[in-house]
Amino acid sequence: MALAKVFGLLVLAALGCNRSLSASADRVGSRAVVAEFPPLIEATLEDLVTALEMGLFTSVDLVTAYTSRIMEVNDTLKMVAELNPDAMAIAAEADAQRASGHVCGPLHGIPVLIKNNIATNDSMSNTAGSYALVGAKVPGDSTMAAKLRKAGAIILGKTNLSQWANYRSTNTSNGWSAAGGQTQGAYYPGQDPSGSSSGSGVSSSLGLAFAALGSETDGSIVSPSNVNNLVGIKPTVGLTSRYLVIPISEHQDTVGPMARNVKDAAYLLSAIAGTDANDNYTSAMPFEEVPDYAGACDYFALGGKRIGVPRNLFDITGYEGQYGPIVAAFNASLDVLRAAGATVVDNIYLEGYDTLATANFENVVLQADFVTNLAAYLAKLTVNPHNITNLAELQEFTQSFPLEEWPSRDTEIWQEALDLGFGNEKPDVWSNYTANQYYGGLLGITGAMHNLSLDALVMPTTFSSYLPAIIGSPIVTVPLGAYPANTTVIPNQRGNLVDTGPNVPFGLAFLGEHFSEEKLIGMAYAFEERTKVRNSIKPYIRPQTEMVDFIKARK
Ligand SMILES: *[C@@H]1O[C@H](CO)[C@@H](O)[C@H](O)[C@H]1NC(C)=O
Ligand SMILES: *[C@@H]1O[C@H](CO)[C@@H](O)[C@H](O)[C@H]1NC(C)=O
Ligand SMILES: *[C@@H]1O[C@H](CO)[C@@H](O)[C@H](O)[C@H]1NC(C)=O
Ligand SMILES: *[C@@H]1O[C@H](CO)[C@@H](O)[C@H](O)[C@H]1NC(C)=O
Ligand SMILES: *[C@@H]1O[C@H](CO)[C@@H](O)[C@H](O)[C@H]1NC(C)=O
Ligand SMILES: *[C@@H]1O[C@H](CO)[C@@H](O)[C@H](O)[C@H]1NC(C)=O
Ligand SMILES: *[C@@H]1O[C@H](CO)[C@@H](O)[C@H](O)[C@H]1NC(C)=O
Ligand SMILES: *[C@@H]1O[C@H](CO)[C@@H](O)[C@H](O)[C@H]1NC(C)=O
Ligand SMILES: *[C@@H]1O[C@H](CO)[C@@H](O)[C@H](O)[C@H]1NC(C)=O
Ligand SMILES: CC(=O)N[C@H]1CO[C@H](CO)[C@@H](O)[C@@H]1O
Repeated sequence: MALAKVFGLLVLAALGCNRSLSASADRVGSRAVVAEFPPLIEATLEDLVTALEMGLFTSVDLVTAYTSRIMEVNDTLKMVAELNPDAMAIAAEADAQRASGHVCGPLHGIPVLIKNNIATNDSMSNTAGSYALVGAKVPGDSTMAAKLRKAGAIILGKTNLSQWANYRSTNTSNGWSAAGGQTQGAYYPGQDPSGSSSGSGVSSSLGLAFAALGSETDGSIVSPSNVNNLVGIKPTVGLTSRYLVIPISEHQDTVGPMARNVKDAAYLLSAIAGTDANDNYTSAMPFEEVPDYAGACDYFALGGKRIGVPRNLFDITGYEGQYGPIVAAFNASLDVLRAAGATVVDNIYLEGYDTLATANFENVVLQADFVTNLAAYLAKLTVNPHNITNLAELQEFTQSFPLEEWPSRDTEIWQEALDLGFGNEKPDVWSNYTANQYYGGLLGITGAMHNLSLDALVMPTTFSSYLPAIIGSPIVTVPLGAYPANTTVIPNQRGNLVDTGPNVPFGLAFLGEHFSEEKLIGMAYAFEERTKVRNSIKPYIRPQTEMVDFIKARK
């Protein structure tokens, strides 16, 4: 091929496509793609788009390659529950459109995996990993799936997850679902993939698709991003629609990208964000147009920023062995922030956490929301194979269906929700929710940020999810490091996976005010560009199919 020296600055047509996407499309392709296309575990969106534009390979080739990579490792890692049988046809259509100059934007013809709680109105199932929903049908695409399609993306398949987004059992394991098996991480044999967006984390990290979508109620995007060496964006509740996403809690659920670098995650976020009449939490969005998040990726974004460190949220006294390497790496990261021009305001104290550490407010909100929101989701199904309409019936089904592994995997969380005795129409839910806002917001994240004129807080991702979960604020996590080779292996609670062990990755979390994703993405990018930790941490298992195989085949 005579393409080795082509530097693609692309002009993408934007016929009939989302404006916010076309607005950022002209920056795609700023990096040279030489004939030796990078390995898919490293390839960025800009690499993929440049190669597609140059005709180095097609979207059909990409679907073929990613599918083959998935099948190489799924027997071991069980990260993809189901492939989309329509993916090849959609790819062929995307290729034909590209050939005739119709390109929807940066995600045109780009394969993406989505968590198996985000519904698609096609032949794929949407089960949250439960046999209760195998065979169920939804009335249409979820807004997330519809936005991906509108952006030209190819939904390649559904990723395995902690069943019911980890809202069922106190004696289960991350990444396990009855219908999808036990997902494992790729950085140590038998690694706990964390959850609940476990399969999305493992898939995105190994380059089994361009990137993946996960969902978070409390940690389910940032935790698997943390241990799978990824960038994860947990958007503000209300930035991305939850319509036809299997819920836990309308107050806390949010859908976001899990990608191998900040800019890729930013492109994906711009494609999925936006108001939706079917999810009125999105009306809280303070802007008319979705920001150009990829455009926020600025090497100098940390200059002049004030960044707080809430050390009382990660006091590791008594756990130095388990968390020492994380906090040491975190401490060192503060010097990177300073060298990039930020002022670090260390050791700030979020006094609300003293109350929250032992409070039950979050449980009340989640329990009551789940009772109400689950029933509302089930009522929307157009095919409901077991006629399950509420949580009590779901529990009955689960306890009587042997493959659901009850009673070993109990249903304690559901029992507690049922014992609470009400759904989220009860005023108690509002008072618990406002208590969360008070202690986690005014006496927590947002209060401290105002008091001290901060642009962000940073902390080890491992400890980051709780306060943002209860107040609905965003987090961006970036790879920071991995446990050293001499790390003592610590199993997970159930004893079937490795929780802490050699080479298990961890990240740095940027926290901010509601709808401050643009600012957080900028800072996270500036940190990532200065550290570039991700590619130095190598998985122990890795698929071999690469795009060079397809380029050679074509010659
Ligand atoms: C991956 O493995 C799981 C567990 O065995 C299985 O349910 C799933 O169908 C597999 N995925 C694919 C794409 O074959
Ligand atoms: C969902 O898919 C079915 C079957 O293809 C189709 O008849 C229906 O119109 C679709 N619904 C929406 C809202 O697109
Ligand atoms: C938001 O939507 C829900 C469900 O669709 C509805 O019950 C509720 O009244 C709506 N709230 C507002 C403020 O519009
Ligand atoms: C990290 O820094 C804090 C504050 O300077 C210090 O108290 C702590 O001992 C350090 N921890 C590690 C593991 O380096
Ligand atoms: C569900 O309800 C439908 C309609 O009432 C009925 O035909 C079907 O047999 C029921 N299925 C189960 C599994 O109970
Ligand atoms: C919890 O899971 C473990 C591991 O499978 C099992 O040995 C134990 O019996 C389970 N606990 C209960 C209460 O079922
Ligand atoms: C939270 O809900 C519980 C359960 O109904 C109730 O007893 C408690 O008073 C509520 N707490 C607050 C702070 O409103
Ligand atoms: C912010 O300042 C107010 C008033 O001085 C104080 O009550 C509150 O505790 C501070 N919040 C945080 C999180 O520092
Ligand atoms: C691992 O090696 C480092 C550096 O030699 C040492 O400081 C640390 O204590 C060792 N950790 C364990 C668990 O042996
Ligand atoms: C619950 C779930 O998603 N099950 C799916 C697992 O994968 C098989 C094969 O792809 C599907 O048929 C199931 O529906």
